[in-house]
Amino acid sequence: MKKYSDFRSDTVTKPTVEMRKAMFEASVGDDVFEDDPTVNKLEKLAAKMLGKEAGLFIPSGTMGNQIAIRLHTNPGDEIIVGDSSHIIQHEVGGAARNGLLQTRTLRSKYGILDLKEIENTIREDDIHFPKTSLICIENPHNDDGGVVLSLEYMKDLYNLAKKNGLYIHLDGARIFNAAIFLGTDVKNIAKYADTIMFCLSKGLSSPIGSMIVGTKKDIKKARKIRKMLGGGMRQVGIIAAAGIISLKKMVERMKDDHKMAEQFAKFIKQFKEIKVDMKSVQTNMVYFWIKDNLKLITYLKKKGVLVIPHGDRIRVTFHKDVNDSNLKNLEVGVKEYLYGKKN
Ligand code: TLP
Repeated sequence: MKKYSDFRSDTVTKPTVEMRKAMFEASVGDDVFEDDPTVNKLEKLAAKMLGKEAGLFIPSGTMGNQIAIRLHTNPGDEIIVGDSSHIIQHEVGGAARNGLLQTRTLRSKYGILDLKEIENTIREDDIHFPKTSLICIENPHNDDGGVVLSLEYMKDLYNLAKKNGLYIHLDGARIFNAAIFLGTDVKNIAKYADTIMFCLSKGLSSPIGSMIVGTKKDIKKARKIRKMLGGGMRQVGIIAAAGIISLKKMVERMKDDHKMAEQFAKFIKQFKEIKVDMKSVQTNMVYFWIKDNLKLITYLKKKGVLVIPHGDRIRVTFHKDVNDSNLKNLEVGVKEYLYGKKN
């Protein structure tokens, strides 16, 4: 099989040798009976790190968001969510299908939903209206560039929600990247949400798995919803063992991914054919515009470099399994595409 420099997503990261060893040696039990010691350890650790009472291991980030939506709403309710959020763009309409609810999507800029607009969107108590029950937010915000919401914004949003009796669910798939950017403990972000979903299987390099954290009461309910959706797993400590290593050993190294993203963004910025918004380059992703983006993607693939389209943009994602030589291949590929091969 051809070996690619793979910048499509941080989801492509492979488990480390240490993870594979821990998976091999993991103590396991039936997790539907809550008997798996390794899962129990991971759930406790995740809750502690995010400053919440309890945690739940789930197969994917998508299932996590779907569980949280269902947890905080009743059929027929309305949720407020950004129009370029993962929940709206990449979850196959699951909020409507699984949650039986109506979504009010607001435009976001750099991941930010305007607070005044949110306030105006919250429904009054009226016989004609659905009940607004939940606001979903994403930090870092993937489609808006991997950008990070500030703690001040998170706090203001949280206060607004509480003032109006609403829940906040944070899609924090890459919350540790946000914490690195903000130079803060992840707890300081998590405290402004009722539930947080985050992924172990992205920059943290686990092969599978995400977490939801929140109050004991919410997580108990979430466990039941997970079962209903078919996400009750059995001797899943085999996978949770990798998750523990993700949380203990893989957070710090993501700083390198951010540095590499910045380096690449600075490199492409010099080309007049490419537009990159440097303000949005904050974590491990670089989105950029180029005319006929698919042509560049095809060219790079021939050169052994994989990146993905996002509408009229290209996304390049940095992670554990790309190194300086992969970055060089990418940079040379882009330059050659624009100006031809130098000989
Ligand atoms: N995002 C994937 C794709 O689905 C787009 C990626 O390559 O970035 N929330 C956010 C913000 C995400 O970026 C993702 C995955 C998820 C949720 C869903 O996680 P999974 O893939 O575990 O279902």
